[in-house]
Amino acid sequence: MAEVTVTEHLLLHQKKSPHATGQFTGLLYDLILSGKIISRRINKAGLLDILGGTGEINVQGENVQKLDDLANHILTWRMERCGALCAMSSEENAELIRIRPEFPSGEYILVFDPLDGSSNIDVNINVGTIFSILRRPQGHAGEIRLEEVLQPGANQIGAGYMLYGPSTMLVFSTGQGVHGFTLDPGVGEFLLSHPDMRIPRQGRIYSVNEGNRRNWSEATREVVDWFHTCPTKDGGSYSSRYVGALVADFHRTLINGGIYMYPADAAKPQGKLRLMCEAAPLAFLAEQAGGRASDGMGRILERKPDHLHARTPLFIGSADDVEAVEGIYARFKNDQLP
Ligand code: AFP
Repeated sequence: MAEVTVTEHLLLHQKKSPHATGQFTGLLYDLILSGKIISRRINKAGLLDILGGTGEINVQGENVQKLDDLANHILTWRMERCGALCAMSSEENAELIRIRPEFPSGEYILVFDPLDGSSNIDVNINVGTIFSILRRPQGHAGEIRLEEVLQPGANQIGAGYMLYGPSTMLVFSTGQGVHGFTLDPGVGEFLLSHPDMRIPRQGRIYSVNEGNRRNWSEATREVVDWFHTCPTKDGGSYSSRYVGALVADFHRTLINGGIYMYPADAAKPQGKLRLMCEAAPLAFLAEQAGGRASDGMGRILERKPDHLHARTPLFIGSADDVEAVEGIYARFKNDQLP
């Protein structure tokens, strides 16, 4: 079988797209290289002194893991030098990272979660890097302002993730479908393994942290109960799966279908997941793969963040499953109308 590397795939698609530039391809190339370096460090995690926490608390109020810190450093160091970016935003940094004047800059903005699911690292469970690429609005010059970065997910020109699991995978979209690549460690290249990924219209799996049930609204309880009782397309029952690393739960949903849910609750009224570095890039992939992503009332991709670390409820996966959730929330909302 002829094996297609991710670089070959990018060059082929660049030729097809009138918007793609060498700068954008270079950005992706450096991002992928950073992912390979992170993957190698994670593979050795149990052997080196890089497990456990740093003792610091990040902007999200969570314990920073040493590998979080390492992945963040690998990405920010390399991407600042790639020449395609004017700014970056990382889940680990409170403020916008502007490209310093000593480095060449470009028109793109990179938003990322360097290591999603990092609370799972110590138990050797999948983690991943999620990324979102935006373009600086036209007609702006000089130092980039925060308002230029706070764009709705619909403006993304690329998004994806690297999943560090039994094998390392890269899944991304530049708006022409979703493509998956598996890292061949012998060759040191990501090879096309999952061309044109499509989410089944309805799935058989629901994924939610049911430990939060006591904090859920009546509507959210009804949503989850629907998956307890509703038959699947083939008349069976939904099964429950929850890794607790969004990137891993989403990857399963992308391949097998079903729904991943992180609703708002009394303890987290805005939801837990970050709009810009988690929900929006995965929503872009879900829609590109024929699925749907919602905050329960409407499209994730239409939500405009009011700050870098804005949070959102998230329901993502098979179109029919996400539509069912929206239908239940709409019914509750209408019931409350005077
Ligand atoms: P971290 O990257 O800080 O570990 O965040 C993980 C996460 O945001 C997301 O990946 C999971 O789906 C979610 O948290 C799990 O959270 P719960 O433990 O609240 O279910």
